[in-house]
Amino acid sequence: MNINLLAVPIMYGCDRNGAQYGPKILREKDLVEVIKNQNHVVYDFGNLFIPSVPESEKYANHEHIKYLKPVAETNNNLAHLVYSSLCSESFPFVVGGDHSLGLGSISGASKHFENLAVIWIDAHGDINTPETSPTGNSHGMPLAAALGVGVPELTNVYYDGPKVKPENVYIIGARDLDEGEVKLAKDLNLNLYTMDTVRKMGISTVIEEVLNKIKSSNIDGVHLSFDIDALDKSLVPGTGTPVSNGFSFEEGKKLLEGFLSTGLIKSMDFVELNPILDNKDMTSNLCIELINYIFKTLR
Ligand code: NNH
Ligand code: MN
Ligand code: MN
Ligand code: MN
Repeated sequence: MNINLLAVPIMYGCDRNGAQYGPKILREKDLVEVIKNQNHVVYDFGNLFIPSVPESEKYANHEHIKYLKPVAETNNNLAHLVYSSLCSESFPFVVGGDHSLGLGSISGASKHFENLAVIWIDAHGDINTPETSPTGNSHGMPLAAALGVGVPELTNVYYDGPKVKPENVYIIGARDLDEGEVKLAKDLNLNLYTMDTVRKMGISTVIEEVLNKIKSSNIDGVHLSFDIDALDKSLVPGTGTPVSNGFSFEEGKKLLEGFLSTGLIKSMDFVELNPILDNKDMTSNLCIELINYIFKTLR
């Protein structure tokens, strides 16, 4: 397959120094070779330009959302790269950076496909709005914005209005949802598979049910957004907001393979690695192993 490697060294969405170095450490650990060795052709587009904004201007664009302008601009640029990749029959692999970039990926993919579905694998829901966010960090908001909920600067990224319909959103592995997120998921009737639900159903049943729903809803493309904090806290010291009771490495691989081997996934995010927080490269090494597996199973 043709893979467009789109690296997005952004940390404005998590406001935590280090998240911008995800692409750098993964490249040092042979990211490109790892993908090529799984028989893909890789086009490395380099790092997306991220505007520099001093900390003193954190709230310059909005009183509750940090760095709103550079986040919106970066997502607009990313959206067009994802769209262009899909138009040229390439698979966009978006490497973060923090999860605020999920908005740009979805925006680009939704322009290409008639009816897009999104699978969001994450310990969090990322469906906060400025009103419900406990932090003001926009990496907790991209999925809400893609659904058309939130400030216009985010909901109108790339083109005006919602990018994905609520019935086409699948959140898997959530175990740290804020109050407002629980309410929005309910109000919009999102397909929410919390960690509790996954434990009750079993991973294979969850995969099967999600795939059946997708196959019966006229979907022509699926975007898979993978936040490494979906994995258990003990496995990923190198991420900003680790949460216990997460997926094991084997479970993570099983989930990814379950979706990636179907031929339905047309684009993907891989986000929230923070090398500065890491413990002896444990997280970055695990990321490389996962990425190797992702491209081994991608069809
Ligand atoms: N829900 C919290 C917030 O909105 C944490 C979000 N952190 C994430 N999301 N890593 O995946 O600030
Ligand atoms: Mn196409
Ligand atoms: Mn996330
Ligand atoms: Mn998360």
